[in-house]
Amino acid sequence: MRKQALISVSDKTGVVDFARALAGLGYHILSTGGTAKLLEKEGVACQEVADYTGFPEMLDGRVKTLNPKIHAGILARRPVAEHMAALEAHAIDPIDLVVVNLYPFEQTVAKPDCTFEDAVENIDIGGPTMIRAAAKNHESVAVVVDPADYDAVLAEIRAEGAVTPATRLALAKKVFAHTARYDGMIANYLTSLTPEGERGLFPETFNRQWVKVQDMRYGENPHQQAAFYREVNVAPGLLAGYEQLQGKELSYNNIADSDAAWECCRSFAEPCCVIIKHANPCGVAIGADVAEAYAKAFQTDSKSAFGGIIAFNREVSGACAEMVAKQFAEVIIAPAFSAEALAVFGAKKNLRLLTVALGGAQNDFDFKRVGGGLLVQTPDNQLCGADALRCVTEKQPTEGQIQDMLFAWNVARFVKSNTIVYVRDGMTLGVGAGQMSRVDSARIAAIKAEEAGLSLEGSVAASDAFFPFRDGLDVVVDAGASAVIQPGGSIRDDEVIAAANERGIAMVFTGERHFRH
Ligand code: 93A
Repeated sequence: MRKQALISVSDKTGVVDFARALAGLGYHILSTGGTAKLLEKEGVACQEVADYTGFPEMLDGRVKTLNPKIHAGILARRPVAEHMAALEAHAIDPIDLVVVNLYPFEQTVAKPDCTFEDAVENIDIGGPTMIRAAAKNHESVAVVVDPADYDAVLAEIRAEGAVTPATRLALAKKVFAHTARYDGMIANYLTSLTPEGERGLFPETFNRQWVKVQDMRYGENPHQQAAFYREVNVAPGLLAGYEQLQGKELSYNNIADSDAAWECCRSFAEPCCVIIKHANPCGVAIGADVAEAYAKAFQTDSKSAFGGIIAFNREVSGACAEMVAKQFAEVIIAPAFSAEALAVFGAKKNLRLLTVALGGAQNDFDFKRVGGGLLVQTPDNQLCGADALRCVTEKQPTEGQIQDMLFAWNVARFVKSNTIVYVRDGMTLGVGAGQMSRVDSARIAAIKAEEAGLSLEGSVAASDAFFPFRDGLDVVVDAGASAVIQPGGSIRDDEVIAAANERGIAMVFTGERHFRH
């Protein structure tokens, strides 16, 4: 009996060559309207499905292949005599190879101007029906949904005379993963519509694939189990592409803190060092080189830096490594380490060294698990520049204060709220993190600076959100700050601005807030 292939594809990449090769191997080709037209134009002999079934394509193409002559031809079990007899009784030829890719639903809804009608018309019905049928009957039928598989399938037919059982099973697995994802996209699109039928946010959010990188010894605490997954098909951030050069296996907290350190560090253009403890920076500085940046960052809070995670955005030199090696650190991350630096760190066998390439995209979404659900948002990757600052006080900031305020403002994005950061000369002097009261964060940051022996005289202070009253501002001015950067937007801005004028400091509003939880 002649072999038969059904070819019906939206993505026509490579299909002409594939079909021509199949025809050359003796396959009779059945094809739907658009695909048949292309094959004929390219001189590949095929028969239209409509001609074969005796039914025209109808309802604007909604019904093309939905016909028992097609589906019985796919679903008949070849080893079962009754199935073959039934086909013969109804003049149906078995179909051995199904080559289908689906209407491009994902690409269609990804277009910003996609209408509801466009989306609905791109829900493929006949295609999934055929490939699911073929995958179910993979014992007898091979099914190809990915043009990338054409060459391998051809090679196998040439070598073996047919697609082997192992490949048919592998292709069938691919089908159900494909249709599951396809239907998932449709469900997400529809459920993300507003009650008025308008496009909602993030229909793509859950079409994500993850592969397990490793099981971990434990999670945030030893009684918690944990594993680490990497997202497939994205290249953002630390986790898509780090290489561990030495040291113990990364723990759950190591990965979380390394990510925080790297995201903060790579956001600075100048040579930068970030030291993280429990997800918060306890020292951030820029300098002429990494060694200077480290020395400054370490000075901020050398007590907390013990056991910290340290990130650099430039190659770590031998001189820098000598300094870092004096402290106990869990992980050190950098785009590269010099040979001298590697020799220095090599003596510390447990110390984890990671290299990560600079650049790369940022995560497209942040997720936060809440009881019975998931919060999804775009990441906080907005950062205002000098142009956006609005001075609201009689006193104007100096150029140096502006540079320090912008540095402090960027650091504040990476500190848990409520955040107050004191900065001078491109280094943090005190970081107040994670307090329920902004006044307490301001006080704690000042206490820490004092304990570190750092004067706050002439420093700038950044506040991640507005001061609701003047008390927080008074604390930072009492501590020594002479300029303040904050979003503004409180109903008591007037009270806070009056306080700043009364105390003789400069204050700028950014118009953007940076809560982090
Ligand atoms: O509208 S459908 O759901 N109804 C069908 O019966 C049907 N059969 C195949 N879409 C159908 N297809 C799809 O048409 C295939 O999955 C493929 O994506 C596309 C190929 O159409 P053409 O060959 O006309 O370009």
